[in-house]
Amino acid sequence: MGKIEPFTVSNELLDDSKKLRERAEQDGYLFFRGLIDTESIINLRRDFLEICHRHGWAQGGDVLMEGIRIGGPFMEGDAGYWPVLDEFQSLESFHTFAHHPSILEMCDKLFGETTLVHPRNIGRIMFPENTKYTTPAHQDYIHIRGTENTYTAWIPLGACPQHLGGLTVLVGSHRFGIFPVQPAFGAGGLGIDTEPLESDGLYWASGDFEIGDALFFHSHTVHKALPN
Ligand SMILES: O=C(O)CCC(=O)C(=O)O
Repeated sequence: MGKIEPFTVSNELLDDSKKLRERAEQDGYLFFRGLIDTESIINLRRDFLEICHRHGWAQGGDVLMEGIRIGGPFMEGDAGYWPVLDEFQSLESFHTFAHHPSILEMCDKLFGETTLVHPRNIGRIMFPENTKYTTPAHQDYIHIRGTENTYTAWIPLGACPQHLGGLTVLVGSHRFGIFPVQPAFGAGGLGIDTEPLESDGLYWASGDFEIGDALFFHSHTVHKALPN
């Protein structure tokens, strides 16, 4: 993987539907700084970390909000993983968060109509020192189907500098249809060989996510996680 370029920040387009759409059509993604208010992120972070603490995965008390793991790495397939994920996925605050007014306002402008909030919200739990299982390069359309004009929002519940394994997108990769997949380690279990696309000049973009930053990308945009 070559050098990762910084995300283009699109905050200045938030009041202009046409320009938002043009940038999304050109790059396949939109990245915003501080789109979500800090309190909303902190509240959901607390809900998630309390679950992790209750299951013995994270320290509690004064350092709960720092998200310091105990043991692990734990991941999908391990005994004890599903009860934690089930609790994440059952949190009302988690699903309510997907309807955050700042998310909906941006999406309504992007789509030029009232957004349908897809119920497929995923609380990704990624332990450090487990890089073999870093989410591989893939397109979400393979997993979601339905309309191609679906966007994923990837929002870390706290600051996520690149070395903690943020998300990276292959800029412009949404313009080439659906790529063949092969079995791969990591979330989703299917990966794309991006070598030929990179040889053709496509490049990866990412950045240091700060609290409240949000990344949106088209269902055909190739993306993957960075090693934590
Ligand atoms: O956060 C991650 O590891 C990647 C998530 C992702 O790409 C996905 O669920 O489609």
